[in-house]
This record gives sequence, structure tokens and C-alpha cells, in this order.
Amino acid sequence: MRLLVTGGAGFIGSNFVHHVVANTDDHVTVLDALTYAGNRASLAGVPADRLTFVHGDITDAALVSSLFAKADAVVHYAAESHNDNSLDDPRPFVDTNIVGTYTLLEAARRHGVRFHHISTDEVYGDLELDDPERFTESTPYTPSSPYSSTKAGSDLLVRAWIRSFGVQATISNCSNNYGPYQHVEKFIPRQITNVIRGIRPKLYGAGQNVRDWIHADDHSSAVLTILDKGVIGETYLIGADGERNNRDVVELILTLMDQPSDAYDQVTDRVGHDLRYAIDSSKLRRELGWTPAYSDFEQGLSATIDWYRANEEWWAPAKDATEAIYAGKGQ
Ligand code: NAD
Ligand code: TDX
Repeated sequence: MRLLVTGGAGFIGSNFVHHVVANTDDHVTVLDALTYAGNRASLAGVPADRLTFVHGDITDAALVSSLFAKADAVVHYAAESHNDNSLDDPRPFVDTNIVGTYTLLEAARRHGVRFHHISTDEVYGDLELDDPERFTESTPYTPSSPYSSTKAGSDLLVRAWIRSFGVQATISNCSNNYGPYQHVEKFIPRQITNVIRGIRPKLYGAGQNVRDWIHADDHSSAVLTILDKGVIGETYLIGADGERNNRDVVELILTLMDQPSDAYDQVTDRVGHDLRYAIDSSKLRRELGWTPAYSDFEQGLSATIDWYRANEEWWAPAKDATEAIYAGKGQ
């Protein structure tokens, strides 16, 4: 199969490309604008005959159309992905997440190409800490931030293009990913690289907020399963039963890195900070037979710490600038 992967130089997209190359015979074309979040080095090691890299923007309709003409299937990861950035400047989120997804859908319509849209559990808003319910495919959309509202908008565009134009698409909404190649602006890599640099980890507010962690490689295997066996028009939630509050995660990182577990700072909380995300992925498991491989979060986190220790040349160029932005906001 000839796969086109948008955002394949980002965190989850690059993990997906490595997963595809290791587990299939598919050829991958990556379309990526190499924003601050994209890094060509995240694709190092992929054999040249398995990968074509195209530096370009998903809002470029002519370029997108020419690439869809040569693809059997498209997996759409490209996005502005960081909630904190969306609070500072929402514009690029509207451009990439909404106009970019629209541009891809028009190409999918024209070329009749199978399309898989990658989205997030944040479209469902947040849950109370003591709510026994988790998000399911029928939970109403109530996004909180500019980021999550543009992802919700992109999901709705995909649904409309399926119903109105018969586009052959599926959607997945995944919980928080961790693993190699994640930008140091995000929670887990920020704290790991802080400890490596001798900076105290930074917890927003009291750290009671809960995220449902999944290893990026499990996200990739779920997406391949949906591409292979998913029913056109359906939405699948992806999660690995990994709920933890932020304080517990920071303390675990400190312990795994041989530091006192209270050696962190509490900093200014995120505006409108979603309290809790939790995914019920039973539809994907029951109907498509998927199961995650990383059942032990502590083991996955430990391997991730090892990766950041061994790959300082990958993350160091972005570290100082990222911390300067946070410092300017008291975070
Ligand atoms: P990321 O920010 O690490 O990577 C995004 C990639 O998209 C980068 O390589 C960037 O250069 C590229 N990109 C941005 N704008 C572009 C444009 N206009 N044209 C072409 N390329 C562009 O993001 P990520 O964390 O890997 O997230 C990937 C996808 O997964 C996103 O759609 C996100 O909403 C979704 N998602 C992320 C998580 C998570 O925990 N990170 C969880 C669920 C869903
Ligand atoms: O320094 C920090 N301290 C802190 O306490 C940072 C950067 C974050 N946090 C908190 C905020 C969140 O409760 O940690 C939690 C995780 O934060 P992020 O890594 O920014 O992720 P989140 O906002 O939960 O969104 C992530 O998961 C869903 C991805 O960035 C999204 O792209 C995805 O859709």
C-alpha cells in the first residue's frame, strides 16, 4: 500500500511511520510543514526506499491534490497540538486544524482516497474526578480550549464529508500519548528533560488533573488496525486504561530518576484547565480485536526516560526556547 501520512515529522506521526515500516511492507510519503513541532530527525533510521519526505503545508490544495493522486490511503496527523499555545495565539490552530483538514477532505473527495482522521479525547470536554463514566463514541462534543475546539471542528467536517459526499473515512479519538520524539513543551518530556538539566519539574496548580496515558506505539497499532478493519463512517476511541493525576506522574518521574519525589514546583495553572480525561475503548477492542501492548505505565515511562537520556541531541535545540516561553508566563 502507498500511505500518505500528514504530520509525519511530529511526535505521534513519526512514531506511526516507524511502526508502519517495522510491521508492514507499505511505502510511506510524509507531508509535513516542519513547524517548530516538526523534526526531520524524528524519521532518522527509516530506510530511504520506504519513505518519501515532502516539505509542504496541508492547506496547499494543489500540492495536497498531487499527493492524494498517488496514495492508496491517507492518515492525517498534522495539527497544531499544544493547548497552552492555543491560549496565546489561536490563529494557527484554525488555519491548520480546520482549513487544513478541509483541504485534505476536498482532495479525498476528488480522488476517492481512503482517509483516516486522527483526533483527540479533548473534543469531549472534561469529566469530574469522581465521575464513574468515561468518554465513549456517543459522548456529546463540549471542547474547552481553542485547540480542542478546532479539533472538534475538524472531526465534524470529516463526518459531514462522509455523509454529504461519501468520502471513505474513519475517525479515531485518542487519549494522552507518551513515548519517544515528543516535543519538550509537553508535560512528560518537559519534566524528564528538566530533571536531566537540573531544573525542578513544574506542576500546574495542585496537580489533581487526570490524564489517561497511552504509549504512542499502542496508538500506532490501533490506527493500523482501524485502517485494516475499521468500518467506513465509524469513530473509534483509543485508550489503554492509563488514568493518573499529574502530581503522581511528576512524583513517579522524580523517583525513577533517583530524585526526592517532592523536588518539584507548583506554578501558575492553565486557564480553563480540563480536569479529567478518561477513555472507554471497548468498541475498538470488541469490534476490531485491538489490545495495547504497554500495559505497565511505569515500565513505559522508564523506557521513555531512557530515550530522553540517550537522545539529548534530539531535544536540546528546543529546550531553552521552550523554557523561556514558559518562564514568561510564570509556568
Ligand atoms: P505534534 O505537534 O508533535 O506534531 C504535529 C506535526 O504536524 C508536526 O510535525 C508539524 O510540523 C506538522 N504540521 C503542523 N502544521 C502543519 C501544516 N499546516 N501542514 C503540514 N504539517 C503541519 O503533534 P502530535 O502530538 O504528534 O499530534 C499529532 C496528532 O495527534 C494531532 O492531530 C493531535 O491532535 C492528535 N492527538 C495527539 C495526542 C497527544 O497526546 N499528543 C493525543 C490525541 C490525539
Ligand atoms: O509543565 C507542565 N505542567 C503541567 O502540570 C505542562 C506542560 C503540563 N502540565 C499539565 C497540563 C495537563 O493537565 O499536564 C497535563 C498534560 O499537559 P500537556 O502535555 O500539555 O497535554 P494536554 O493538554 O493534556 O493535551 C495532550 O493530550 C491530548 C496533547 O498535547 C494534545 O495534543 C492531545 O489532544
